[in-house]
Amino acid sequence: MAENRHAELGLSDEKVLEMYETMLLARRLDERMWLLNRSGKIPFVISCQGQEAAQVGAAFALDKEKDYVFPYYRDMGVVLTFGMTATDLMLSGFAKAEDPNSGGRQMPGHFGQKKNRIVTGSSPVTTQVPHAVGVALGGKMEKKDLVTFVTFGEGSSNQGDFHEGANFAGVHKLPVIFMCENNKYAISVPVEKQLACENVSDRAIGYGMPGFTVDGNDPIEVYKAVKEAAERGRRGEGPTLIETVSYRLTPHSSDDDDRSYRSPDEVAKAKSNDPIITFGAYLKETGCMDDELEKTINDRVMKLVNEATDYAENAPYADAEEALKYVYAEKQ
Ligand SMILES: Cc1ncc(C[n+]2csc(CCOP(=O)(O)OP(=O)(O)O)c2C)c(N)n1
Ligand SMILES: [Mg+2]
Repeated sequence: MAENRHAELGLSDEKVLEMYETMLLARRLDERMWLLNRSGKIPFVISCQGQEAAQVGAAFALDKEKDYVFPYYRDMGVVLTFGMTATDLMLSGFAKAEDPNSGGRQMPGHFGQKKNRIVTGSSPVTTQVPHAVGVALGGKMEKKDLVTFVTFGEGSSNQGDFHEGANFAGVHKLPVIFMCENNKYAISVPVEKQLACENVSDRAIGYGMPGFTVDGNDPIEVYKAVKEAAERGRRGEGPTLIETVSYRLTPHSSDDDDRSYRSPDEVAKAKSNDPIITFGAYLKETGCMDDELEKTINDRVMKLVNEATDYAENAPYADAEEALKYVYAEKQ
C-alpha cells in the first residue's frame, strides 16, 4: 500500500474519488470536443488536458458557498467543481442559446455563471486578475468572509495586469489566491523564453506575499497549497501566489499545430506523467479504487458526456433578434 497523503489533510476516500471523477469528466468532455471539432460540428476547442489535477485540486479547497472564482479558458476542472454541468459546457461548445456562459455569443472557454459564483472574464489574457483583486477589496470593505481565486497561464504572468493586481492585493492585504497554471508553453513560446527568473512563484516576494511552486499533476498537493492560502486569506493575512507546474498535453487550441515548435517525443514523455493516470494509480495503491470501481466511474462519466453531447447538438441556436441582448441595458 502506498502512503495515504489525503487522510492527513482531512480528505476522505469519498472526497478524493469525487476529485478523480471530476478530473475524468473534464478530460472526457475535452476529448469529445476535439472529436466534434474535427468532424466539423463545433468551431473551437481550448483544452484543459494535463491541467485537470491542478484545477480540481484547487477548486475542492475553496468554499463554494462563499468564494468567487475567476477562471481562465482552460479551467473546465474549476467550473465543473463549482457547479457548471457537462451539458452547460457542451451548450457552450455548440454555441447554443441555452449556454449559461454567454448564450452562445462568446467562444468556448469564456466561463461565467452567476449562480455558481463563476465571474465572467474577457478574451485579453490576465484581465481577470484585477477583477479578482477588486472583488476581494469589495469583500474586505463589506467584511464578508470571502476569498477570490484567480487563475492564468505562465505566459499571462508577464502581462501588466498580473503585476498591478498582485501589487495592489499585497499592499492592501486582500484575500486573493493567484494561481498560475504553468503548462510550459504560451502558444508556441516555451517557458525558458518567457521568464527571466526560474519560477513564476519567485515573483511573490516583490509583492509582499508568500509564493509556492507545486506539482500541478498532483491534486492533493495543489489542494493543500490552496487550502492553506484560503485560510491565510480568511485570517486577514493577505494574498498568496501558487504556481502549479504541469504540461499542456494538446496543441494550444484546435487551430494550432504544435508539431511546428515541439517534438512528439517531448509530448509523449509528458503523457507518461498524465495526472489522470497517476492519480488513478494513487487511488488504487491506497486502496480507494479497484479496477471495477474505475470502470463504473468511467461508464458514469461517459454517460454524462454522451447525454450532454446529444442535448447540446439538438438544442436551438439563439434567435438573431437576441444578438444584442445583454450588450446594452434594456428598459425595464
Ligand atoms: C492581451 C492578450 N494578448 C495576446 C492574446 C492571445 N493569446 C491567447 S492565449 C495566449 C497564450 C497564453 O499563454 P499562457 O498564459 O501560458 O496560457 P496557456 O494558454 O498556456 O494556458 C495568447 C498570447 C490574448 N488573448 N490577450
Ligand atoms: Mg502556458
